[in-house]
Amino acid sequence: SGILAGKRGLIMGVANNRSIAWGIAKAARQQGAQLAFTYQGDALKKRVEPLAKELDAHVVGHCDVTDGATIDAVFAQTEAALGTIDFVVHAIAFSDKDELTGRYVDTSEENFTRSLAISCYSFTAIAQRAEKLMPNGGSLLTLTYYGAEKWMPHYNVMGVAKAALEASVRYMAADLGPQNIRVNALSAGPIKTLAGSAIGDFRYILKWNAYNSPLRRNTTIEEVGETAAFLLSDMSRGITGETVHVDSGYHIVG
Ligand code: 0WD
Repeated sequence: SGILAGKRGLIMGVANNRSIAWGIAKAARQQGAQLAFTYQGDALKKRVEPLAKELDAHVVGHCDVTDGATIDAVFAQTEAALGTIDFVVHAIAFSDKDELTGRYVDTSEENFTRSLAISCYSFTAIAQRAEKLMPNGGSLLTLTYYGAEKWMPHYNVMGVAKAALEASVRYMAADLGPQNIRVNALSAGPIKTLAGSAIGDFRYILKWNAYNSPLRRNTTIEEVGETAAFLLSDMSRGITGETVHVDSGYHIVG
């Protein structure tokens, strides 16, 4: 039982038990979904396998989104494990840590290109594969941050990448809507994860958000997970092309 009973989906971007993707996986499983996980590289494989086991999830292999062949491979594995699917969660982003501090204007072309490829284009690349496994429609979900909408200290090239990601959500929502495939972004407040900790002065940003957001506290991966489960489910069947904020309300303040 649950709002995702009978639904099958792929979760991309679990690095450890602090990952936002893990919060989403837990909530999706609790709501009855059957899951498959990807991992990036052997180091993360060791972390992801026991987590997948906890949720009776399949592990469908290594995926580095800069290598399209690995995306093809995990979608083939997903089809073998689950058959057709109902949702995909994309919780993947990257920028060189050295450029998540100081000035945006100093971004190198190489890191700009790489950050946009991993943090934005990869969601489009994944949608291309997912579409083929969604004959009955489905829900595609990515993770974004308020730094896409407003200047935030140290977020720099990631803010530009997230702005592009949110725009790509709108374009893909229009492209895939006729097939009843919905495309949405969830804009999470700052959360202490591996990726989050790469951002300069992250502890200060966490405190600032906790003091100044309407709910006066930081966002948890469980809160993100439960809203994500709603967006992956038919409960949200009228919502597409949207960016939903799960940030203790901070976006109305800053
Ligand atoms: O405050 C935060 N933590 C927020 C994160 C606030 C709002 C949004 N987000 C976003 C991130 O930008 C990202 O899109 O949520 C998503 C998930 O991030 P996370 O849960 O904060 O971070 P983490 O647990 O580190 O997972 C991100 C994962 C990678 O982990 P590492 O730490 O190894 O970078 O993205 C994956 C990887 O597993 N990843 C890749 N996967 C495939 N191919 C690649 C790649 N090339 N690069 C990174």
